[in-house]
Amino acid sequence: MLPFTDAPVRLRCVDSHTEGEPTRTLVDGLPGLVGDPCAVRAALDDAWAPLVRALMLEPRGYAWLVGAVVLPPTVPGASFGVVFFNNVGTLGMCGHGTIGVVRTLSALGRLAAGEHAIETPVGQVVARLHADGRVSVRNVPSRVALRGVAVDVPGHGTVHGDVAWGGNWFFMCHDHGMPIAADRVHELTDFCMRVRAAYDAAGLRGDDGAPIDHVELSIDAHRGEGRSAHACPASGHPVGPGADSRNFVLCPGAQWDRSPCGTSTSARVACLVADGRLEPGARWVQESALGTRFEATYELVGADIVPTITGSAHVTFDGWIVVDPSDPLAHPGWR
Ligand code: PYC
Repeated sequence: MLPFTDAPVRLRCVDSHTEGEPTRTLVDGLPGLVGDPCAVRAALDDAWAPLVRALMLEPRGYAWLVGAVVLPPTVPGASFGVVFFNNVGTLGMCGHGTIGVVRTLSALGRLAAGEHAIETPVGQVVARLHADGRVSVRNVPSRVALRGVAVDVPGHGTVHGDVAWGGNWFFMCHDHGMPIAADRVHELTDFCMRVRAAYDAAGLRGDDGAPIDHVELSIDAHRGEGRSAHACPASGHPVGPGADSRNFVLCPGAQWDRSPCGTSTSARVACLVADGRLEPGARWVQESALGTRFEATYELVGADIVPTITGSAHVTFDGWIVVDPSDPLAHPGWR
């Protein structure tokens, strides 16, 4: 049960976009929503789920919005904790969201330039707020669990993909044959949903039986001839000048990521390392279907692949979301 009375509740939120993908940050938290990010994630999946629905869904939100609740730190050295959620529930990590939260807290004067350790439900990440406003996120270690898995997609045929972790689970598919462009997103969404339904039906899972709830389609630029010859050699589909790859990422709630997706780019880095295609410290430029970009690098810490993703965010809204319990469209469970 939410600890609210019959009075309207005002939720202090700041919205931002990171390379086109929105983040709504609940900047002041709420009494009762306390604990480390794992405990708060569990609460948001259960008793506090009406808060997630109120912030994310119509009429106060929209389907492709990602939310974040900022929490006091619970371990020495951390600046704050964060839990992310979307239209269908909580997320393990969120790269674009971390960049958005850091930019938001900086705009509010609550975070200085420099490095900040941030607690998330899947481990600690480190964000660096640069003097020019860009943000780098040193993510959790990323890895490939399964390589080249064949999936039979009804009406399309067989595609192959790697199952990889970048803070969320991804099916990373290259031989899809689809053009990745902003005017094809309905077709791409439909295709990714069919890919996901096919591998779910086949019982494909991440470690410990975790659902693989994100799908990434990518096309890579022709490498080795400088960064100006930009088309996927197999399909001829374009990748923007200076980018190494273009992607389309479908998130768990059947919404596509307008940014190149930080956790997907991290998972992609792990795949590139497994393929012997990216050296530690080398730069990988990942662009989205919109053409916005993240830069990725990685370091090896022992055997761990630790990606760092850099991008920019901008504040778009600063105010209060109001939920009045007498509103018939206050969400089920709110009252
Ligand atoms: O940037 O990691 C990300 C992300 C996950 C879901 C939406 N964006």
